[in-house]
Amino acid sequence: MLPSAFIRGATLIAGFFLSASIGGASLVGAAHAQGTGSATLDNVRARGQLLCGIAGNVPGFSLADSQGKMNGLDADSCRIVAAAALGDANKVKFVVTTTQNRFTALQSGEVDMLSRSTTWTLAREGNLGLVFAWVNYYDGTGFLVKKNANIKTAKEMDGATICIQPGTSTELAVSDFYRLNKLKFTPILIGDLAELQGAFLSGRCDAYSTDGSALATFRFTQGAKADDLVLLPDIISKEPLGVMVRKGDDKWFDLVRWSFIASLTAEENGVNSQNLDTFAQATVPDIRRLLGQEGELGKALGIDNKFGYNIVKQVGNFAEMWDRDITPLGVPRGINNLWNKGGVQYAPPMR
Ligand SMILES: N[C@@H](CCC(=O)N[C@@H](CS)C(=O)NCC(=O)O)C(=O)O
Repeated sequence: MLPSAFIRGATLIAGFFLSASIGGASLVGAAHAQGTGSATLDNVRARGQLLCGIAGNVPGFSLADSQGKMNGLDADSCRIVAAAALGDANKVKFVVTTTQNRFTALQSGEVDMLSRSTTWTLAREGNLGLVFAWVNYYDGTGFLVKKNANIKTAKEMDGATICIQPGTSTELAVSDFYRLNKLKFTPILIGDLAELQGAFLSGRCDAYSTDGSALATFRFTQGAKADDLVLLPDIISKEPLGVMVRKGDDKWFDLVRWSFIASLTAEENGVNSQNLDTFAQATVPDIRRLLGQEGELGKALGIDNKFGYNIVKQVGNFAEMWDRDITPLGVPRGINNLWNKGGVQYAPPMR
């Protein structure tokens, strides 16, 4: 085990017990008889705001613009949940979390959900008292190198130094890859993202490794210098990036999960924020249920029956989020497309 992985494990275990004894008790206590059946939803309602853990510094995922508006797919993932829970996508407080403190932020109740390029793994669900509600981006670990190093594939990098953020699944994926291929590497572990990227650019490491999406967006932000950087063709792991909630509040889990499914159902049915109101008298049963024109799907989740309408009206369907947040970075939809367009995003029936 890498030393940093050990430290990370110790921190997370400590965090879990802390949340079980402090945050956990207070959260359970907040669920009163007249509540929604979800302690987290009751708290969100009482506060009038969703507390959503994001990274805050990753273009395309979560980054504030000059007006202070948080943009990106992870930020929009928070907004659809606020639209569902509160009827207002703007009622989100974005809480910046790091790769190392993200799980304790959720365990302790500092945030109601985590939407932060976090890979769904067994250990994260099995050990931390947390659960993934949906995957908003199917990704994989990649490598970025300098063009002048003339490296064509990851297997050529025997003995390389690789810049990685500690506390990430990247650390584990790179370690597996080198072990499997009987090659050596030296990890350069730097927690602060800007510092890590600076270390790579200044030549302290031969490669920078993280989720392919983040490498593509980092390269994109280099402007004219992007051509000096090469994304290697190797994708060495599966990194399904998802949103997490605490275990033990199943109704909140349902609400978060079905908010995503609503945004996908809208895309599947060609319903978007622009044409939504032309469906006021919808005839397609799936659309009628999505928009709350029939059925009691909102009631089943403890929220407004128009939650699907609110999500699409205020944030858009999943394709609109993708086009707004990811497309400008030049990343194709690929495997993240709908199942009937060659991807793996598949919405279970809203009925
Ligand atoms: N998906 C991996 C990696 C997550 C990760 O570290 N993502 C980077 C991508 S740039 C990030 O969010 N960095 C921002 C920061 O740490 O401030 C995991 O769950 O461990």
